[in-house]
Amino acid sequence: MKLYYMPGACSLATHILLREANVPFELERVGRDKKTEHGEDFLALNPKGYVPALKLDDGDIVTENVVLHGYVADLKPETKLAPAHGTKARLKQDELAVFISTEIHKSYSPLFNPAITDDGRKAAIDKLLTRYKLIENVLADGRTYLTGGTFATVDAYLFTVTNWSNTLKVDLSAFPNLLAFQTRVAARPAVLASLVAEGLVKAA
Ligand SMILES: N[C@@H](CCC(=O)N[C@@H](CS)C(=O)NCC(=O)O)C(=O)O
Repeated sequence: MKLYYMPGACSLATHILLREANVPFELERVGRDKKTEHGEDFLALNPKGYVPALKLDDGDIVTENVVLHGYVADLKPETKLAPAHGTKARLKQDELAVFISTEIHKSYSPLFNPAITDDGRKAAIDKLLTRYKLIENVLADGRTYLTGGTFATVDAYLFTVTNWSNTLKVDLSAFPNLLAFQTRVAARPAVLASLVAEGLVKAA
């Protein structure tokens, strides 16, 4: 398998999950010009032009964060990155995954636009904070991860998008449980290895 990624982008979540599940994979960095580090034409491979894109061993390319996270988890059910399909626990985890995708991930998108106005930035951040308040409430019972005591796909995804708050200067200090969650997830060996591999932190 080959994961097409951009450093620090949402593809980091799939990257983390591949490492957590101990699935063999290669990494291929995609540049802003849509050429990969080995000169592949990314748009020809994936007309959507965005990451993550996962090239399966049969050559097919699959995209969309939530789908890729579930796929990686299902390859190694013993890692418990996602509960079995058809269970209430899977239903609840899928609900969280789509919430992170549509309500948090996509609420960050306008903040990456250099042409955003001050009012636009404030509106985008206000919306993000209402969504984070809900996450803060989930974590308020002292659980280690979003669904309880076990690291799951949604933790990799929430960690990845919340990491953007640092560079985008979104103040999350009102959410201590969320900030503690970020620190806990960052300390996981697979997460640290992913951050190092993407050049986001230096190897210790
Ligand atoms: N619907 C896609 C969106 C993925 C997405 O937003 N990717 C961003 C990085 S976080 C990207 O590649 N942006 C570059 C571009 O669109 O050219 C998913 O959920 O996987």
